[in-house]
Amino acid sequence: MRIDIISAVPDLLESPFQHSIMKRAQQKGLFEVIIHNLRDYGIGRHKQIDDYQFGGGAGMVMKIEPIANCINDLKAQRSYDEVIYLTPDGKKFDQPMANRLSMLSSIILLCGHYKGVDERVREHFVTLEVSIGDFVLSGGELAAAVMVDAIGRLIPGVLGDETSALFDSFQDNLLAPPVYTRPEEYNGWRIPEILKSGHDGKISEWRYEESIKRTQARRPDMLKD
Ligand code: 6GU
Repeated sequence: MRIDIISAVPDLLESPFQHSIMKRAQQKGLFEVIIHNLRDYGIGRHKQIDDYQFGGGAGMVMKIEPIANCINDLKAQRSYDEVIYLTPDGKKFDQPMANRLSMLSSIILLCGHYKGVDERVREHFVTLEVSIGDFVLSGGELAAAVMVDAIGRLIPGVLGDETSALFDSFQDNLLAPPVYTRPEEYNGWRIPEILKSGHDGKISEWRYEESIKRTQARRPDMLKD
């Protein structure tokens, strides 16, 4: 899978994909994240990418031409399954959306800034608008990093243990059960005995029950359907 990110602040995206799981996935050639500096497509001597809004009002708006030029450049090289605009008024990102996007071969993530992009970009280039939650970030970059991480780890082969994503919280509409590692006892606090029983069936059952209890206590909304 290939993800192209278009950003006015590419420095913000320097680090998130260069560590741990995301780094290994790229080294293994399982996915590729390419960051494009919108400023390289800026207009005129000052490489302008934003401008005052028509009708007046505070806050700058991202211009259509630099974004159009960048997207058209990319589209001339390959086809894209989605052009995604990251914006607080987009569709809420969740695990089912991450699952769907992880099965695509090429997507563009366009990060918004300031007051957002000229509406004509949304009408004519963007195929999907996504928000990562009901709060406002100062730009789409951190949201893009969140999406790329959530999507990237679902690509087969990215996680060491192929099955581990299957047991994530949300993957089966339940929160994940508690986990423990050594020591068995710390400060008098013991791990649940069942986990040492060696009885796989009983352990699975215990984990499932813990998942239900935890979901009921913390996210009853998830059990409604
Ligand atoms: Cl995708 N962008 C911005 N700027 N703020 C957000 C967001 C995205 N999702 C939640 N808040």
